[in-house]
Amino acid sequence: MKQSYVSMAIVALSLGISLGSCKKQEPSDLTKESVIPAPVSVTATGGYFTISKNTDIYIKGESEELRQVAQHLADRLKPATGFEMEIIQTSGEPKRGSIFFLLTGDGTNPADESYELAIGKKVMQVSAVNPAGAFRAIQTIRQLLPPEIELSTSGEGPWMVPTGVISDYPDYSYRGMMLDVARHFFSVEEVKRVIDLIAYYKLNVLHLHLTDDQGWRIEIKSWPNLTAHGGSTEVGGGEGGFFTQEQYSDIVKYAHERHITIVPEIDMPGHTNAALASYAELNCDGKARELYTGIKVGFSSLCVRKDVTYKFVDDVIRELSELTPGPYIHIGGDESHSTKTEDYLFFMEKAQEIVSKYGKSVLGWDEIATTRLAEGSVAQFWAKASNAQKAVEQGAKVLFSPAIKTYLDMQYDTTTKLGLHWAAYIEVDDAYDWDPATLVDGVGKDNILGVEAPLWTETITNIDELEYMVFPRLAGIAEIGWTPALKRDWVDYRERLAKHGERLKIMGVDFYQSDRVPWPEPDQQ
Ligand code: TNX
Repeated sequence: MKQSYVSMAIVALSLGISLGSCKKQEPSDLTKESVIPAPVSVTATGGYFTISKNTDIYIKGESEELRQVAQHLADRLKPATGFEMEIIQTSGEPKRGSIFFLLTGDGTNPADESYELAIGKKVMQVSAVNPAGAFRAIQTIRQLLPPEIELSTSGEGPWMVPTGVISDYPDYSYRGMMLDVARHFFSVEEVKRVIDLIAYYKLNVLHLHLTDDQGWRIEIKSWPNLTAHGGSTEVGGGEGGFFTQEQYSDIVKYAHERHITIVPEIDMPGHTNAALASYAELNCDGKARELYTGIKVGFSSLCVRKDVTYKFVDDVIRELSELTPGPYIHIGGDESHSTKTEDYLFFMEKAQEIVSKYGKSVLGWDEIATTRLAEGSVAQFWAKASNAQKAVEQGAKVLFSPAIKTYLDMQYDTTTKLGLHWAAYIEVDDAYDWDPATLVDGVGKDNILGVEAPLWTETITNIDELEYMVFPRLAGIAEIGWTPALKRDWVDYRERLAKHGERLKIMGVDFYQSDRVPWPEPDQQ
């Protein structure tokens, strides 16, 4: 009997069935795991590491930011595992069974997000140049663990990760999503959820479209009516809302803790009806406009030749710059169809000067490339390839958000109930299967700052609708931003994405189940 039990155990083990839990297979091949974005290099060594109740997290050195990253991992793993991991600073070797974080950089390149994850049977070690790289590594660790690691209540375990080495770094330094909180307002809590979800796919920027015709969503203390009146409605006539400066700072801090930069946008000189409704003097005829709750574009403009306009712009940019640690202020500049061309040129020159006066660089929609770009200004290519080319001719970098590929408000197909389709229908493979570096003649990899996927919210009214349009397409855009083009392949990606379905479900993400992705049958999950 004893003999046959032992041989059964051997058979069970060789089939990869854990005796402790019949449900889970022992992971054995790191190269077969479904990590999104795909890491640059993965080597498997055939064993596995287990996170157990004895696991603690060691950190080497004094970096407070690294401690926060380690604490973030401990907090992330706690609900599912129930383990209370301690963060222990050491100058020596970590204890067996622990996770070990160390920094290898000298701080000279804070933008470096690279990391190495060396998973041995005894220790799982994260080495990174900066805390940001260590934070990106956490996302890889989460994705290597069983999907139940994302449960908000205790899961079963065991919590095993296959051994090997992952060396990883992003292809582009700017990988973002944009959320339009102007057309429909989204609360601080909802924005934080978006930050958590985009962090999982290693994005590092959240661009907030804070103002538009339908609403002004950021408190400006020197112009209080912008939010008091201009923030009081939204598309469809709902009650709108706005972020106080304290709330905005709270979002910035929450994002920073996840190594995500907030890029705030004040769209000008068009898309300004909410401001024009709040202050009569901003209009050329001195008459305040009515609040607007429709979805037309291109009908509003600041009065470009009035001095008060630049007092307004200066105050807004000054207050916003003080609240924004990131390098960019986005000044919009799109669809200013009611601004004369010469006025548009005049305005953009002055607005760029103001942004630079407050120590920031300008981001603007691709139309800004028709004006003289200041040193360091970046054009966000959404519509016109010729504008992207004009930016490059001026020596400026281009941020890629082509509407036909990255617009998350575009419908998946003709049956999609939410969203618009003026640019394209964008299925999950369309959003994934393209390369920024070859999309526009004359705009190559060296000219490109990165990629960003915008969610415009004319038709998106709540977080479930938001999630349905954003996921899973955003994961594909994230892979375009992170993984080198040569390693990107739709056929391979769709298999990995299929495995993420269960993870997204456990996280409560209401994603679009495209039939182009081989999601597992429910009973196989
Ligand atoms: C164009 S994209 C716009 C937005 C709309 C969007 C809807 C861009 C710079 N301008 O104002 O919300 O289309 O898809």
